[in-house]
Amino acid sequence: MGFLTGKRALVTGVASNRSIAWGIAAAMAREGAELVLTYENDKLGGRAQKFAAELGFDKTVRCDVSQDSDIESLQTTLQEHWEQLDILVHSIAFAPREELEGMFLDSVTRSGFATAHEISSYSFTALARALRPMMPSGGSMLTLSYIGSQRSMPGYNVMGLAKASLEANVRYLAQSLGPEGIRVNGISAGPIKTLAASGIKGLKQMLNFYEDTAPLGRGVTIEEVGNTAAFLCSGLASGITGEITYVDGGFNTVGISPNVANGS
Ligand code: NAD
Ligand code: 0WE
Repeated sequence: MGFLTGKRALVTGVASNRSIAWGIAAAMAREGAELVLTYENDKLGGRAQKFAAELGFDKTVRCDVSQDSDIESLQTTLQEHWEQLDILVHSIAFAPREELEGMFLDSVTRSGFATAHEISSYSFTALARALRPMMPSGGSMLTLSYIGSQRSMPGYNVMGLAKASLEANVRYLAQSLGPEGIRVNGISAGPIKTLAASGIKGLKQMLNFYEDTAPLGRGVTIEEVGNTAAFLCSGLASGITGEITYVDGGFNTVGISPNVANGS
């Protein structure tokens, strides 16, 4: 029996078979969870349906987190489908592409700043507020972050600020929801070649630097992030909340890699 048997999970952010949310959905399904997938817009609806079917489920709901009406209708639709919810996975980020290159101060704008924070951080708060009533006997919420929240990274720019906000969001939501037995955590994943990472200038070089620097000597996979997500949202992690767990092959723990001293 899987460690999520009988749990009901809402997973946002599956856009392709490379999405981190897909790795999470697959791991949760494997461990026995029942899933509903949400998708951003009608263009992605067909794919979401296909991904749900691949895991043996058929319920998908449109939820563009920039629309309060979509978040409200997600709540109503889910209440009709399930009496209670155990797990919410937030795997959504967006900033205008033009702001993800060059120097932060040269590319940031008022509207790009607002969009990045709204879609990448506020949306977690909004989903938590909408779905809290469906977790009357406790539950678990999870989001995805990146080390650019803690350290400046070339090109990550306004997304770094939005991820810093998202990580603080995790701590404040954990404080708000702890008394109700709802745990809230984040995973800070190493870089993975997903849709959101494609077309990023210098991504290949950055992936190589990670592989050279991380103690494990390689990048991480959506399967590895998925397994950690399944753990954090299960009873195995019942004592963990407000935490950001790195799934990055140890990259964040390194000062100077031995490869530097070796000259390799
Ligand atoms: P992805 O492109 O597969 O997923 C991003 C998702 O965000 C898509 O499904 C997209 O539909 C959704 N989205 C964007 N705007 C939305 C909106 N208005 N409403 C609803 N959904 C919206 O890429 P991914 O890499 O799997 O990204 C998932 C999460 O993981 C993001 O939070 C990202 O910041 C984070 N992350 C990614 C990496 C990486 O290197 N790929 C590393 C660490 C963290
Ligand atoms: O969080 C992310 C990606 C977030 C993202 C990606 C895009 C591309 C398409 C947010 N908004 C958009 N908007 C678009 O129009 N990552 C951790 C992956 C990532 O993105 C980078 C990275 C890495 C790693 C951007 C610059 C530098 C490194």
